[in-house]
Amino acid sequence: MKIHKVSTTPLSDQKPGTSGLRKAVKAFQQPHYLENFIQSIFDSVGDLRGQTLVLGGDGRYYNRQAIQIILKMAAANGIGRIKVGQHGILSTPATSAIIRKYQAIGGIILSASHNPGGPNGDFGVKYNISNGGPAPEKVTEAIYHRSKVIDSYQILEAPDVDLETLGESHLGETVVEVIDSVHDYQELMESLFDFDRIRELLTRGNFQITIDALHAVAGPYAHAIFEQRLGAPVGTVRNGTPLEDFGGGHPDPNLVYAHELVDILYAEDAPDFGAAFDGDGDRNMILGRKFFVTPSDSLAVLAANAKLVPGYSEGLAGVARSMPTSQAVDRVAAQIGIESYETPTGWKFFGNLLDAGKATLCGEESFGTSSNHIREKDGLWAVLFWLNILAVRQQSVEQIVREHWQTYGRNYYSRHDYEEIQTGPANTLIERLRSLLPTLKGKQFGNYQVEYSDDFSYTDPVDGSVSDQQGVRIGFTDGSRIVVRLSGTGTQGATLRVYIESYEPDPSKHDLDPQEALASLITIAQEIAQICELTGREQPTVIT
Ligand code: VG1
Ligand code: CO
Repeated sequence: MKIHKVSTTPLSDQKPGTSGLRKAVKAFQQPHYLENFIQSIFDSVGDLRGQTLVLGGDGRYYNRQAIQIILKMAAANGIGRIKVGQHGILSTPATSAIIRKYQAIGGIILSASHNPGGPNGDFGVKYNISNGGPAPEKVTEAIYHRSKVIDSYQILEAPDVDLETLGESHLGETVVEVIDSVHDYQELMESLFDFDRIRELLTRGNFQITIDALHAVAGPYAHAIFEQRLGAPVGTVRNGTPLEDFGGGHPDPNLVYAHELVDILYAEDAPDFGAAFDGDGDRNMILGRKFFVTPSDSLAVLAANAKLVPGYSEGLAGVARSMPTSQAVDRVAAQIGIESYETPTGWKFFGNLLDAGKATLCGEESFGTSSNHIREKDGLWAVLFWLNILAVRQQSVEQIVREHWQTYGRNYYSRHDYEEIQTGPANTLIERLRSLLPTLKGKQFGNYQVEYSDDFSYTDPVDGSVSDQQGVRIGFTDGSRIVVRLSGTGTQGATLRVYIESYEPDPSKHDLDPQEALASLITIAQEIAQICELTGREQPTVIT
């Protein structure tokens, strides 16, 4: 078979964001667009000859075409073996697990995660390194620099690979292995959790669960694990077949976009437990009967109960959370006597802490939780962790969370997103806030006095690398916080995220609606940041 060296022109817009390169499908369909970025990855990660690469995606529109292109480019670049998910399907956590298990040099995940799909939706490419985690900033920077000068790429002239049939075939010198998308991942889950006990919980007849895969990649994993392996009735998993356009929905597991599941869990005959995942299966939302668990609380509850779960029975080395995530887990860490690390937004910042054995559990407020079993966040893992705790404690989700608040106090928390605002005003708003920072300390806003204000800068405790300007923080003397940053995953205009948190130790005040409990802080945030004046928006688009 013939290897073509194709001339191309470099592009200026291939800078990876919080989690890979995300663009409209139409951008990726431009001639050479995908090829330029893939070749930039191959050129940046060192010698690929004879190495193993893992490849798969969340099944969204353009997944299959992109996989065929990448297979032929990987073969032309001398990769020894490519493990590709059957039908082109691999969730982000499964990819991370497979890279680690087979000591691959890395993996390519085709996904724009929680962004909508379809011909008019988004597509994305993430590169993960040999530890199974997202490429750290020095690697994404190298890829970006390469994309700005690249003048050719290599591709094999060959027929498309059959992605439906399991097994090995050859693409030039390269072995292509079509693998079961679920098998390795399921095996890892069985090594961490008490499947017998969870199976007993799910089959004894008085504990019902509903899982919503939102027509995205977690469907096949959820069918195999909850229904086939753990005995939950068929029908437990809703929307479990990945669709190219996610059924027209927005595959983001939160109260707004997973409203069908929310309606089920808040109905009169609601099941005991509900969960949803995002496009690529790394996010999770946990619901009890008529009860929503905030992701920040979920992380804290998992940390506090980790010893009940076989894979974590020895205890935790430490925990880590992204800066905007609520401080609930810090209180658990303090009680256990372990470190709680605070990192910038994005899973790539947890990799070093996990590799160095400094942290066991990690989490983000954006519905992401995971541990050192892989180097990505893991939606299904979080659900199994919860089910394992529920099977041991024999209490409801609500009881467990309420007891948690009684012990540690409650961190009221909410995130307000202003989506698709204009880039100019969004940047102005952040610039203005930054310039205000030195003047805020000591100022009084209603009942709140500013204790500190800064633009978060992170020094990685393992390799010493510094990441600046990771979000404006305004902290008050009673422990409340307001955090403001711009999203790094959107593809249209800018998205402003405002995170608001307060701490309530008094159990008699644990029953408020967070929007009510946080009302004055929300107003203070809107005033300090002049959100309405600068963006024209009176209300956020999404509140979680
Ligand atoms: C968002 C979340 C962040 C998460 C990232 C990727 O980033 O806030 O916590 O790590 O998405 O998640 P941003 O920059 O838009 O705030 V996913 O599920 O896309 O891999
Ligand atoms: Co995701």
